Amino acid sequence: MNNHNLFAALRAAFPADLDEVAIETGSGLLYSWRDLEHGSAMMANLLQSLGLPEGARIAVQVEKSVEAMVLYLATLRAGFVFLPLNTAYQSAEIEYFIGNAEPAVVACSSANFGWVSKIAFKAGTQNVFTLDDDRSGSLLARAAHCSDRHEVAVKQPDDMAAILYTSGTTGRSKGAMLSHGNLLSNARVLKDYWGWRTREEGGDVLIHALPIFHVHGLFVAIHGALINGSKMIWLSKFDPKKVIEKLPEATVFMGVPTLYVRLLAEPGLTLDACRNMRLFIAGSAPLLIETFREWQARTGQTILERYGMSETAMLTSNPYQNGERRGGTVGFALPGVSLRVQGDEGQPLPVDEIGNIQVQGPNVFSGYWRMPEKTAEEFTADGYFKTGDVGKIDADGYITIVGRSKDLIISGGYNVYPAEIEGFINELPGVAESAVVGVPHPDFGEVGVAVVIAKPGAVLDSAQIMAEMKSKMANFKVPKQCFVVSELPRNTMGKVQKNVLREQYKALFA
Ligand code: MCA
Ligand code: AMP
Repeated sequence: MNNHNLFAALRAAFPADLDEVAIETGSGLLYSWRDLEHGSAMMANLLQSLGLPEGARIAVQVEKSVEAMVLYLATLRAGFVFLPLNTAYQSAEIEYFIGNAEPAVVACSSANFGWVSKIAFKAGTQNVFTLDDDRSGSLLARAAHCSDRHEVAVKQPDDMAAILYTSGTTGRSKGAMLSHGNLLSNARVLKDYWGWRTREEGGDVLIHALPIFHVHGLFVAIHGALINGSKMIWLSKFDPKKVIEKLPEATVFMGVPTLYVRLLAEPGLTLDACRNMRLFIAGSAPLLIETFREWQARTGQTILERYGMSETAMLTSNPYQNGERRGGTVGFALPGVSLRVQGDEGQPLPVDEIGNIQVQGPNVFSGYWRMPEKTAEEFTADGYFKTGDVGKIDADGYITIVGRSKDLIISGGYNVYPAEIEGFINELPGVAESAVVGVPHPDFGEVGVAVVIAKPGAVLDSAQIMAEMKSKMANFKVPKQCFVVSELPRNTMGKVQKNVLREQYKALFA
């Protein structure tokens, strides 16, 4: 039988010699391909021994570690659905995700076990394991008793492999359902498009410095290396000095723009440090043209910028070869991806005209978890997904993203939805209304600023509003500044003019 399980394809690319090093960690631990094979088999056997139903969700909020990646591989291998969660999420956020996804298994750090398990058991989850970043925890202890042989579960291309929660412009987060077929098609296309080198060509070594709860670090980076049988240098946290130290041993690096900005601030980033590097890839947020140019000048290398989404994995890329990598653009639609720019009335737009970006392809998700109406709204009648990004295509076919129709702030590569933050602030005592806008920031690209008005007679303290947010929500979502004002700018319809606020606060962090 033909098995479309993504893990089967990744496993098939492991080198013949399983004793070769697959992963070297920042602290010098070595994992062989056999370790990945056996470790994922043992965890897959553990998951399968739990008697979980078909399509069971495995929710994971743990610090980055090789074992956490192995849990991802094991989930695929056993045929269940992986649900990664940002480690910054606090209890209200986790309560929503667990309540919404109803996972059969939750893995968390032992430090968080008390509150996470309480939420999980209340939501009906039967199995809560701990997994720490020092190779300890109940998950590994239990898996240690399982066989290291495991037959990969048979999956069809449309079977769900992962749910990635992405916040909504209104209301709560939506879980984007990605299938084995979505992820595998994207991994295969990128392997070719980015010219991953075979062993005969000298192979590749990837520096993995991103978190593994989003598309960039979890799919693009991990699948990219594994489907090419390439070694990874695995850094548990982004540290620019450590990355520079490891550059001479590597050939490929992937990062959000903030990582490039921080690397440029290091004197150690030189032409010589990059001498063995073949490819620097950036995405998840707009890469400033200044960063692109400064990188070229300092390292002699041209960053390849690409564009994607949780709902679609990668959509476009600048060329690896056979063409110029143009700063400020996200390149061309990837092979198999159909991308168009439409006007607000659904009309096709000519070259260079700005409109709504819509996409179709084998990488595009099937819909949002248990939200059929929301899913229907986000697709056109002819089956294109509305990205919410606004852009244009030039005469040479290069795509540029010029903005977003969705009210979204992308801060250091993380998405922050103003509606969610405003909803939180508006519930605080004495608050009449609030508006959160994104303003330029030299490190994070963009950060949120909150502008709040008090109810008549109430006195608000911006420091207290900030403290409330910090205590209840993921730290990256908290606006960097909060202003209490007497009124918000409005248009004739009474709608808050966020563009006026953005203009007013644009130099705050300049
Ligand atoms: C940390 N802080 C932030 C952010 N990260 N503030 C705004 N935006 C952020 N992204 C704040 C914290 O709230 C905290 O503030 C202070 O910085 C220190 O936190 P810490 O965690 O120590 O920060 P860090 O380790 O320096 O993290 C910065 C980072 C990280 C390395 C740039 O944010 C990061 O790894 N970003 C990558 C995100 C990513 O992988 N995105 C891919 C999404 P305080 O002290 O006041 O609390 S995938 C995607 O978008 C699509 C599909 C695609 O195309 O790839
Ligand atoms: P997420 O919801 O985390 O998947 O974020 C997806 C969004 O990130 C896209 O809809 C874009 O708005 C943005 N994005 C990703 N890559 C790029 C890029 N290279 N340039 C500009 N925006 C990007």
